[in-house]
Amino acid sequence: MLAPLILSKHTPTKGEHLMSNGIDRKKFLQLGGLGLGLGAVGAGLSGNRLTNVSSVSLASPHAATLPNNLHQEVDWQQIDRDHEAKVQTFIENIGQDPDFWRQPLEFTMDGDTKVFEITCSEVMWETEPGKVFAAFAYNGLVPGPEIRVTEGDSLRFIVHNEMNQSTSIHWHGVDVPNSQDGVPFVTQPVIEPGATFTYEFVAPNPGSHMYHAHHNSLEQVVGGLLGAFIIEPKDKRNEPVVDGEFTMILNDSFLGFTINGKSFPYTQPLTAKVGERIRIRYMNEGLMIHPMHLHGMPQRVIAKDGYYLPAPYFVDTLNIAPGERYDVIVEAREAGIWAFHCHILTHVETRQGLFGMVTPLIIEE
Ligand SMILES: [Cu+2]
Repeated sequence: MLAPLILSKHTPTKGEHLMSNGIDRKKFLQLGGLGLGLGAVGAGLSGNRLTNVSSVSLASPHAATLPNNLHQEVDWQQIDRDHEAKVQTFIENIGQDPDFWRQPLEFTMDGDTKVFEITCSEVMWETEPGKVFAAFAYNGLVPGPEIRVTEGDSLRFIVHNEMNQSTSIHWHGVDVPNSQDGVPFVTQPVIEPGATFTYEFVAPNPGSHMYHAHHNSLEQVVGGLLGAFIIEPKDKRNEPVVDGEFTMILNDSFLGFTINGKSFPYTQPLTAKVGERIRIRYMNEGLMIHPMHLHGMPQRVIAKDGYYLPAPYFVDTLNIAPGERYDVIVEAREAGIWAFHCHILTHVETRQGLFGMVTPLIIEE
């Protein structure tokens, strides 16, 4: 018998995101029937050791390495303990990261124009216990805050550069006028350190888009200057009706394998009740393809790069390449804790346990 979970409000409309922090550890354990002891793990896994990333190989710097011989003698009990410890840390951290599901960036009004302030800065970003990286951030977050507007809105973005290198912002997938496209030395000057630059356009094609740096991009985008830019259609009659909505931004390389800037066990679960429908917006800002696999129920792919598909299709694993966005609908069929992960296993697991692009979908009765 599953204990009911306390879920936070599901109000996906009007740009509001639901939070996953309504589920506490006890309920998680009851639902999963895991019966794990808590509290013994934290000390060993926490601590902010700095990781030197001054020169990482781009081949796969944070990927798990494969053993030479599968039959080599191992301490199997240690392997089990390490795996269990990672799960325990995940459970302890549920609800501890209110920013994991990003809130829409607030704005002020200047007449009919929505005015957003975006500050680019250098931060130390923790992706998982003990892993802190030099990163770039929009408004202190990696990824930056979600920008959520409605088709036809007049928009102004005032960008402050507090980094030690120049930058620019490109509105990826957004059909802006050429002058606002954010490509330095082509459509605009760079935004030098200490400088401010203003973008202005009317929100065009609706859909799941992104915003990211477009200068020294290999370092700046993958290093943290990325975020979701969601334009809701003016006419919502054809929008799928859902009970919850989650944006999952995938990134890799400099900061390891992350979902919304965090690696398991610092990711947060998606949540739903049996019978509910949730919408997931995938966005890949990394350098690698990530096939995202959900256990237990299919994902119905409804949109690619913000454009609704003429014929939606079902998958259990969805390949998401760099720069791509996919919108999927999942019907929460059966209660339980359903694993949800990239299926390139060097992105998700080592002998020391799960890491990287892993989180569950928790479905309650
Ligand atoms: Cu992957």
